[in-house]
Amino acid sequence: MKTVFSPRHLGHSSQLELVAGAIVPGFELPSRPKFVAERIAAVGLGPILGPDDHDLSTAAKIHRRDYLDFLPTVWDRWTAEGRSGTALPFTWPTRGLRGDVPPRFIDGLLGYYSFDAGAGFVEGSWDAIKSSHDVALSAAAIVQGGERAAFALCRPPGHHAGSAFAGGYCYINNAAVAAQWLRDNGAKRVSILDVDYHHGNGTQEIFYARADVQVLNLHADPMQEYPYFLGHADEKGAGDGEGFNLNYPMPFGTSWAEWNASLKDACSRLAAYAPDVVVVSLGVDTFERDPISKFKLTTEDFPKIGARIAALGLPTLFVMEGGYAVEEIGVNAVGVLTGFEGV
Ligand code: SP5
Ligand code: ZN
Repeated sequence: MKTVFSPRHLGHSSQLELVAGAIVPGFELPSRPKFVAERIAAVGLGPILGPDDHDLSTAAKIHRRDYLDFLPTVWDRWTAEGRSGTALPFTWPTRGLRGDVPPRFIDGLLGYYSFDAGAGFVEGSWDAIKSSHDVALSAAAIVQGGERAAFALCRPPGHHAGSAFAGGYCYINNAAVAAQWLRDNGAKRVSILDVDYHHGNGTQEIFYARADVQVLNLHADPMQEYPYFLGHADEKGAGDGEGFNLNYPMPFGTSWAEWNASLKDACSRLAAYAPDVVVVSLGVDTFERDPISKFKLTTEDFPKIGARIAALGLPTLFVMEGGYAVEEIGVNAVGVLTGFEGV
């Protein structure tokens, strides 16, 4: 399987986040994909290719234009105020406030275009975000060109980013852009299977009213875990999208047997939808030693995920999302891919 990857993610570094009452170094570290790339080489998964440059026309079909226009301007607006460090919001338009009027000042804009203080910007962030988007589209083109599967080694990740907001280390929703591009390039139906520990709230929001992209999410119950405000089992889609969004919330402490039962059910619902292509939002923060998560999957479990996805017999694009046990991300993420190739 071919991997697409860009070193341009490296400029997105030293960003801080707000968690548990403190501003701390971000968990989403630049070293993450290095461990994945090293493992790809070690097991001989296949070549690692650089991305082609893609314009934002597909992204503009799933993200709001004003949001896409704002992202490249953040760092300049921040430094224009004499600031350095990490550009982070601290005020958000919740219930009872105006969510329809973007303010002019950078602090207000950051809050308007985000849902948490977990997606900060540093000088190299926009270039990294754009490169991650290019990685996803380049890998999508490999699958569209006839290969059984491809791996988009994206950083930063994307599944928390919605149509007009960043959050949870995510800015552009790479998997959603790839799914839209596949729709625009021959696929009649696309399924997005999100196996990251956290609910892919952005992906759900983007496709919630659409029948042409099925979204299936396996994740920690939002009653207990971030992102808290989306991902319940009763969220099934709206309008034309009714029935095409499926959530599998699971409690803290979930291990393979229960998690696999959800995956099995999701795969049968996916097979019934009969998509032309599957996009897997591949987070490996379900791992038992992940520093921010509370599921109990082991390294031995990840190849079994890949094998079950392969058994669907569909063209498959894997898109990297979360996973913060940095040294084990490689063996776990690549374990999914080798498990896929073994079938
Ligand atoms: C893509 C992705 O996986 N994003 C995850 C964003 C999670 N943000 C919330 C982090 C909360 C961390 N709580 C940590 C306690 C560590 N002792
Ligand atoms: Zn996650």
